[in-house]
Amino acid sequence: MSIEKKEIHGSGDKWAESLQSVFDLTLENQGPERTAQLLKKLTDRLRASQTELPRGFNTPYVNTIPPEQQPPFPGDWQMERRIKSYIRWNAMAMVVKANSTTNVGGHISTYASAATLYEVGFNHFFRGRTENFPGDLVYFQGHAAPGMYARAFLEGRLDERHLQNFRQELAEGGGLSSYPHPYLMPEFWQFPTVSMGLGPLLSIYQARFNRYLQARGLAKWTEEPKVWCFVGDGESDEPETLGSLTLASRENLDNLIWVVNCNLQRLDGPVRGNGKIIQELEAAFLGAGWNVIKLIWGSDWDDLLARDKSGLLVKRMEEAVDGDYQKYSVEPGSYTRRHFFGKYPELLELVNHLTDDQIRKLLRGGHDTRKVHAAYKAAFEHKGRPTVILAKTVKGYGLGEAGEGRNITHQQKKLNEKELREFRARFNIPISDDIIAEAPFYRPSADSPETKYLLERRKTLGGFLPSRKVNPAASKLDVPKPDYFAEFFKGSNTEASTTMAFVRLISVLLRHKGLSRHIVPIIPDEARTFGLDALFKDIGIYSSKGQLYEPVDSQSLLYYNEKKDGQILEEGITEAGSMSSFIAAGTSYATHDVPMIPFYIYYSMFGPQRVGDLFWLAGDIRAKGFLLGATSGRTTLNGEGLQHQDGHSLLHASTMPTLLAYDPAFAYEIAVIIADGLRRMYAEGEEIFYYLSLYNENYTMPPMSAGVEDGILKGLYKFRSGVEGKKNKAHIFGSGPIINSALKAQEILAERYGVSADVWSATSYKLLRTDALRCKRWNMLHPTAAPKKSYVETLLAKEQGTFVAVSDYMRLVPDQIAPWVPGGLMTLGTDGFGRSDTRARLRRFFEVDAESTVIATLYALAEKGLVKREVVAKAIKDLGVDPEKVQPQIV
Ligand SMILES: Cc1ncc(C[n+]2csc(CCOP(=O)(O)OP(=O)(O)O)c2C)c(N)n1
Ligand SMILES: [Mg+2]
Repeated sequence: MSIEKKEIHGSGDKWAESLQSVFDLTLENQGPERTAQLLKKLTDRLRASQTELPRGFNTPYVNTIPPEQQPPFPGDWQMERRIKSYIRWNAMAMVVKANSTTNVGGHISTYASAATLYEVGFNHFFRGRTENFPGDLVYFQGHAAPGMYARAFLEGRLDERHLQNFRQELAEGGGLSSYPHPYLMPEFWQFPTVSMGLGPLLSIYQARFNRYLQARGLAKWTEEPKVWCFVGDGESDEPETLGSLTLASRENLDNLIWVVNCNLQRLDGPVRGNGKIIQELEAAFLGAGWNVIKLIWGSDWDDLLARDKSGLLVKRMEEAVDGDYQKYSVEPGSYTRRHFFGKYPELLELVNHLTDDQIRKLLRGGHDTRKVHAAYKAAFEHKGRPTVILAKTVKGYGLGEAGEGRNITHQQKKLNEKELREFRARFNIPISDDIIAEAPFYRPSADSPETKYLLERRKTLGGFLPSRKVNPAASKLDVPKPDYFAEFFKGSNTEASTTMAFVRLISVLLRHKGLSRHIVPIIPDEARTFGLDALFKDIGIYSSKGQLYEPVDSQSLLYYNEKKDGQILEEGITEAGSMSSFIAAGTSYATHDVPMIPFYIYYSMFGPQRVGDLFWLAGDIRAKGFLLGATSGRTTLNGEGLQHQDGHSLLHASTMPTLLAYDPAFAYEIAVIIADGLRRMYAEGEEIFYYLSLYNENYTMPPMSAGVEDGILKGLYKFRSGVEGKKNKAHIFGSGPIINSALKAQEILAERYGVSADVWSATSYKLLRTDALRCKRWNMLHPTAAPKKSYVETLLAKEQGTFVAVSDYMRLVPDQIAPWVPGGLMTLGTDGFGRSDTRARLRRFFEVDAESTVIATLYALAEKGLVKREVVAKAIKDLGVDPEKVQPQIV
């Protein structure tokens, strides 16, 4: 390769001249690599003398791949341009049509800017799923969805009716979801991406999970799939987008390719009007250790750059800010000539041979098929590091007056007839004048060269994308029968917490032949908190590098054991990353035909409160597995105080449509729930996931009574009946360790107040409520039929007396079932901010201790006229509860 000589000095600077000649000589005789090494040594010397030097995380504002290194384009680019034009048209028409009769919205300009980026991928790189290959895993930018639908239409996978019903999913015959949602289109979309930042984050953990599967001998491919992620430049502002970049380079994820569509705009306006997003991102990615390919200028610029010997063109390119570049994309060529090139007379001269129209049409890199191909090829072949392609495009490309490069373009949903005609002309769409106003869809016939070409490309690459396929046979596991968990049903004399019970349970599961290999324990730096460090030695911590050092605790039994085929994903302090691993593992049944069972255990406060959108996404993507919110309960986790004490995760969990949320009190309940979860998810194939609250309070775990399994799974069962022969009857629902408040209250009520209270274990208010709502709705819509009765109504129908619930969660958690409890439900819970103190004091403070439960029960009886109010007043006094104490709930 020859490197052009460019002067670095002004005339008359002797020192600079001599340096230059030494440099030129070295370059000529020793070559660029050796020159670079020598220069590095010299700059290191300079640095050692405390001189502040630029760190060099930016390269000039030009393409990383010079024209002479561009490989020949292997396709028929004119053919591909025609195909792309039809897709552009249909993507636009879908949105325009939908909004001519409805207000359902949609986006035109995102795909318009990214069409070439996608089409080069579809025609040359994205590999479909075949027998021995899971397919490349592609995260499409959510707002570009119309383009993916439009392509699927040309491929014959979708028909006109589907396109017509874009964003009208409830229309007759169904419609297309607004964005990529596997929940809504389970055979089409693989990865939800529309919540900005989550797609990029997931893609990193997905690429790493692929390596994990491979290292553990579970991957079924002969050739490794690539993970492609398309990212918006505005999306890069989300902390989730850039937050895990170093994981990808640390893990040498050269199976990961990101394409950042730098159209310089987000929703309201420019991403970095006063700067340059490509340069900013280049520095961030280079700093994080990625391979960075800048794709800024289209081929038309090659000649200009080659002819510019002064370096002024690159200088001008660097001077102009993104706000300027946006302006050049909307103004005529004369404007760019005057304002961009016109700044320096030499540059004006450089474009003298170009007409204004030619200047206007100088392409940006991301719209140039050959350049995009060159960048993808380089990324595809790069070894050792993940690659990011920073591609410069124009938002709303091709929309002309209707929105190309304009600040309103993101929201543009309608085109008038004139604008439609212009679009048609610009992209040569064969649609006649008399129907153009309706923006009809256009699909070339099945035997047209375009359709044949398009289908041939996909066939060669292994099939269509996006596509989600679940192979029912391969996605099932040999799950243990409930009796496998017999030891948990017996109870224990020694005290244990539900967290300890779970740790025991996972170690038992790890001994199960059919299941063991499929278990993925995931922890965000809390293994010791939960006692999971016991697993370190046995199954090892996954590390792609093995263990390059001798761990400080190598002599101990539970030493920190990193292994190349380790099973534990110890993610470090990242709940977002851990959830991403949960999602990658929990969808492995669909992405890889390899069912994996993630058990993700974490501080419950840093679950949905911290990364709730990833919980939501786990539902959308149909992830399976178990989430274990440990150190739960606002009073059970006592010393930690306001930030750690969780009294509301179960409420968050109640908002997730496919999440079964449980709040178990005893070891056997956990075993019953997990055994059934394994059956439903991994034997029956249900695409649901589980949440269990786990606590760190120790108490003896009772044996399981006969016949309670159904109640445990449905959400409520009678745990211990009250003594017979008392005047009054009550029922106390308790969950988690707070059931002990209920049990103690049961004794006090019987001994001192003549009340027989039955204690019930409420394992899931969410499930009880969903079932009750289902029945109520059915009854409402079938008013003359025999009414159905929900589980909770049936269960409580014959019970006498009053009902009280006590929880270590907010009152809203038990309140969920209040409408279906005979005579209403009195609830006690932990509303308000936590405090650090002892459990006993906290439980009194939040009024969920045994004494407060007694008072609430007596009060509920008094409200029904069954107990005198004076009895309640006396109990308050006798039990030492201060009636004027502060109310924990604030507003
Ligand atoms: C978490 C989140 N916040 C806000 C939005 C709303 N939103 C959708 S698109 C968009 C602008 C996207 O800009 P960019 O990432 O540059 O993508 P482009 O459309 O320009 O390709 C915004 C703010 C969202 N989808 N997700
Ligand atoms: Mg953008």
